[in-house]
Amino acid sequence: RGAPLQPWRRRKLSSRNSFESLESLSLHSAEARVLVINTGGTIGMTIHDNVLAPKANAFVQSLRKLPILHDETYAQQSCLYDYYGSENTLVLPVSKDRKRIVYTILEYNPLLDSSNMTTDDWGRIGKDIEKNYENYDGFVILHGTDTMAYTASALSFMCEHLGKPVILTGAQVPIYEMRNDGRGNLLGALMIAGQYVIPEVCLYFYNKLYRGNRVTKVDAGSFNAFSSPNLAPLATAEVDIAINWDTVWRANTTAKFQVSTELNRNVGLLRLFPGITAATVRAFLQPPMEGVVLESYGSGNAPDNRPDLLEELRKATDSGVIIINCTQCLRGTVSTSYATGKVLMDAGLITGGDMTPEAALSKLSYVLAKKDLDLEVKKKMMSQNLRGEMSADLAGAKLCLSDSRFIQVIAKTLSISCKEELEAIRDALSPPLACAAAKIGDIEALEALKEMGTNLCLGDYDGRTPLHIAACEGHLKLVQYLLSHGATVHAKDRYGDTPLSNAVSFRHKDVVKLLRKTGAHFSREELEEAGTELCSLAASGDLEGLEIWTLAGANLNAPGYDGQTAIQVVRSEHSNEFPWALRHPVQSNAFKLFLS
Ligand code: ASN
Repeated sequence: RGAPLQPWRRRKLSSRNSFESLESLSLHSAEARVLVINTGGTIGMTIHDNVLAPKANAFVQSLRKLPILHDETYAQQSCLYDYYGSENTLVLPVSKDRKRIVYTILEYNPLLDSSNMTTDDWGRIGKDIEKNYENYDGFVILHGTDTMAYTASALSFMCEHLGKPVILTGAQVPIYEMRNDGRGNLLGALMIAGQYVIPEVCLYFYNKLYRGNRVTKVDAGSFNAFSSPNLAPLATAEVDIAINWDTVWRANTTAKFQVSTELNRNVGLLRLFPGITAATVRAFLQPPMEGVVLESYGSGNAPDNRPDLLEELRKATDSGVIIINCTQCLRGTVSTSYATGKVLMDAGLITGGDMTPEAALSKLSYVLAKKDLDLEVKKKMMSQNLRGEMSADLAGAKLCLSDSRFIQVIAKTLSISCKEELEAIRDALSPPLACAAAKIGDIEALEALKEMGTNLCLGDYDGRTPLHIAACEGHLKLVQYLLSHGATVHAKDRYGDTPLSNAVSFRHKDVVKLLRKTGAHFSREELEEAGTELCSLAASGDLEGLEIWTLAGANLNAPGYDGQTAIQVVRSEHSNEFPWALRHPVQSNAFKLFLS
């Protein structure tokens, strides 16, 4: 096999690969890895018989010829193709902050115009993300624009406890044409997926990153095809890529990532229009229909002078059909300010708040497929905000910066008063303060920081997050607290270390267990290097060390630099008495037990 991927790791391993000259390696500090799942769409279409249709097995070859999307020189120097054993892996040119994004393209067969997509295709994408989750830092899904908002919404629900970015993108004009939007969209999506831990299913189009379950296609003939009417973009890619971290959905779980591919197909969208007949509504609501999104007028209104219509809705909800009230308007929310809105509540409908019909429909499909839940629980889930798809009613609950005495005092000392400057101070001060609180295990201080609007997953000047620090110190409760308040287990500091590798170095078993439960894992390189570390632990009879590395996911059968495994190291020593056993007789027995 060729040289390991990361040049900086390759340097460490240079004694193994002595044929490799250090000079030939670039000095870039890190590489990120992104999986691109190509499902089809205009981005890879060509014209046949005067109409656009997907073209198979052509996409990777054409990207290879585009210098903005592939650096062939670097690929050759770093043995990229040998390492991955396939020509489907490409690498972006080096970024401004000297990072490389290596991406592998998985092309579906057949490639689809997204008008042909079904729930089965959503399931396939979900399974592929799940299968490859630990091997990549982020995922880009190439998809047609016509139903992209539906797929993005559905994936946002199907991906439970997501900790890495999943970004859908595509194009209005094929990447093969001279003027097209595909190249920019793909490049932007790759750069964001490879560089930022945004734990959401997103959609990237025309320089903006949106939450996937908030978008809708609004223009068939513009590069600016999508809108997220009720939520500001998560990021904008202008001169710089600016992430709106305050809007990014925060992980709030200690559960591991999984994909729920069960979806219920007995759902539908029904749009009200003046004069709609009761017979139409009755026919639509017949079994096997189990969930319907009613697209009502304005702020969730329907005629209150049509008992025949309301009667049909009432009968359906009484018989267990879940009906969600969403507005036909592009922007705004369902409320109960009108008599014409109240009648729908009285008919048993559930308010959909400011959800898009696409989000409401796919949420129904996801929730109704949960076989172990009863109807009341499903209804409750439909009215709750599960993945940031609807705005919480924050009336009266919003905290503002001026609540914070601490920041006020600093602002006064510095003679600062305007909101923007206050926010700038908060943002500059809070990461090191949060890390300091994590160091001493002070949950109250973290709570206070959170209340003043601090994002507890931001890193300090070295990219070290409070979770890294808490993992080093072994503050289990604090680790638990941070994971429940937005911290990500996938954060890497400037040395490439994660909270998991820190917890292993400092030997905090419980923390390692909790991080693993939450989905933390060693990278491919770390797993490869673990063999050498395990051998040296084995040689010195360090049972505790071996145990903690194993808990963290390392494999005792992984070979070290000379091809021997930790187990072989033990066995190649004296069969009964290992040299260190004289020094640690008790550990010797425990060690034998552990290895058996
Ligand atoms: N019909 C195409 C699709 O959705 C439209 C596009 O991708 N721009 O696959």
